[in-house]
Amino acid sequence: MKILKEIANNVEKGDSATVKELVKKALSQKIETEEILNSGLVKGMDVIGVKFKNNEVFIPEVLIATRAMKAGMDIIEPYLTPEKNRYKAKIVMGTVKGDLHDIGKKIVCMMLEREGYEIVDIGIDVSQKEFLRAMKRENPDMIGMSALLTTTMAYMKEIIEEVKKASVKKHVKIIIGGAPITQSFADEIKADGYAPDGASAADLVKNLLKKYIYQFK
Ligand code: B1M
Repeated sequence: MKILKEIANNVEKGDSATVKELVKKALSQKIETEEILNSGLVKGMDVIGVKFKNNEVFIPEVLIATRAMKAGMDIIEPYLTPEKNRYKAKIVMGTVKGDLHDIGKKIVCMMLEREGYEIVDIGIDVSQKEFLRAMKRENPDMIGMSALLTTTMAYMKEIIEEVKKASVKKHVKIIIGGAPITQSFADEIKADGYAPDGASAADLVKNLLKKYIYQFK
């Protein structure tokens, strides 16, 4: 679709104002929010990602594209109305220590909120202590961790060990994701689940809730 291509091109160019206008226009044309997100906004970030990797663009361009992507996400967010969900749950979400990437995590949060779950986003660069503090404060059913760097993904293992030690009475499940994460890595560090994207994260949460959480309530 032409308009989605234009959204992607303008994310890549970092033109926030045009991205906002195009997203509004796409919504008025009744294009599905998920399509605008995945085939428009995320597509543009993917192109920037490849160029960044090949040293064709540098951090300033990536930051400008990030800003444009977020401007588009802000327009979409109110349209992702929560669907009725009988598996109500609270999920604490954060990007692990040393890692500042938050676009993917925000998308996952948006998709889960849309399913009716209560999300507590504790931000980026989150240490093991902060995850534990949030777990005690919020009493969630699940913890979600995101990592985009091969250097920060290893830290997830430490957090999982501490969360498991601390969640004796309540079975807090841990899900992980992010570009370098795989199912085999999730198995290796004993995460309860891995999802490659926002839509699969919503399925994963639902399945884990059915399988584990509701039998403990
Ligand atoms: Co960064 N960066 N970056 N960067 N950056 C990557 C990740 C990189 C792959 C680029 C590359 O190709 N070289 C590379 C990592 C290489 C590696 O570790 N192997 C990299 C690097 C090296 C760096 C720096 C070290 C660069 C430097 O300073 N020299 C630096 C590190 C900073 C830090 O974190 N300490 C850095 C900085 C930055 C910016 C600040 C400029 C910016 C981040 C801005 C922000 O997020 N606010 C940035 C960006 C934007 C990227 C790329 C280009 C795009 C990431 C993104 O937003 N993708 C990225 C290249 C790439 O990934 N191809 C790159 C779009 C997003 C929708 O996808 O985040 O994968 P993603 O999220 C998906 C899934 O992964 C999944 O669902 C999401 C939605 O579909 N998912 C989950 C994510 N979390 C989940 C959690 C779940 C489930 C699913 O459950 C809990």
